[in-house]
Amino acid sequence: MGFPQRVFSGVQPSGNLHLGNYLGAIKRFVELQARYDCIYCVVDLHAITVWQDPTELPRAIREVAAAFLACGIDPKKHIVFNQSQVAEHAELAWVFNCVARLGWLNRMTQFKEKAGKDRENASVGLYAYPTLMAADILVYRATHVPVGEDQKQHLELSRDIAQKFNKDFGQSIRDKGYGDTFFPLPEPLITGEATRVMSLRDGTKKMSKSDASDQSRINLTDDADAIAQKIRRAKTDPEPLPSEEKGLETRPEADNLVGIYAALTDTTRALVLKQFGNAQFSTFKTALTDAAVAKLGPIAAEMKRLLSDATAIDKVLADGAARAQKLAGETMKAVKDIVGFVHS
Ligand code: AQP
Repeated sequence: MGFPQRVFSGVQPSGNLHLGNYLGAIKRFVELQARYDCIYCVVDLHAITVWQDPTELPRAIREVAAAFLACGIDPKKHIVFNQSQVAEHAELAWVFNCVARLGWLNRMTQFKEKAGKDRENASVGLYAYPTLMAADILVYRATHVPVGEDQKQHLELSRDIAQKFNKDFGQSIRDKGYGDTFFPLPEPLITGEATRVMSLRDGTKKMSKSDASDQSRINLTDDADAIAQKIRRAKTDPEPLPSEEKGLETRPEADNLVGIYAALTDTTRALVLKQFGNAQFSTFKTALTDAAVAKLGPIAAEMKRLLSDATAIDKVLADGAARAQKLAGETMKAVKDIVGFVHS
């Protein structure tokens, strides 16, 4: 069965939004609006899988919403909301907890990385994170999911869950008149030059909100001076830039900075190296700073403006949640039919 094409993706309000979140996700959310119906979510239920200060969380939720809007997501044509306002996400996640297998979740590398050595002390929510993510996507029967490279494994798990649900309940799906398969197998959209932006301090580590060093990332709210200082201090090696992409293979920091520049200026690594091949890092870093400030400066200013009116942001989120809830409610009603729950 063909499913109508629909995009879903989310960002956690778990701290400082950074250049990786922008280039790997939000920038691409913006581009996809022209081709798809899109649903973009501030995934606050995901954020609380690790401790979030209740006095800080509302600000973090509004900050992600403000970033969506400031980057160019249109909340009237598409849907922007925060996850906890649509209870169907958690409801479907429970059904998926009963479809997914322990063995599948045990393979998830993000849980292993985030739980670290103190695994016994990690929340059950952190472990079950991928089943909630599958519910986020499938409660809208979304077909396409733009994410950074780090979310690829979770997306594969969402496909496995959709497939197992369709198979386990196949007879019921057909009997109740929902066609042959109920859930689409969502496709990851992981494209472009910055699907995995790395830390500015260590080219082998992902740029991340939770990195203790603020110097490791460029935050979306950093001003021009902070951006310039962080890029100036970014780790590099002593060689000039290569003139071909092959020359980046064993140079993670150079590869990262070239990839960031390519993504910021909407070009490719190959073209960047045509321009900057054999240049010293000092020259390239100046150009990179200019490109980052040109792109991020207006976003930071607009975020600041939007965040000065919390009521207006909350209204956008409430409006988006009401529209999302309609779609999610329809799916959940069908899921209850299919599973065999008695409902009104
Ligand atoms: N470094 C990155 N490069 C490219 N894309 C990235 N994303 C995150 N980091 C990078 C993408 O941004 C989207 C939203 O991410 P998230 O908020 O759900 O959380 P995350 O992936 O766990 O991001 P962080 O910043 O690393 O958070 P912490 O430090 O809390 O774990 C996703 O599409 C993600 O792929």
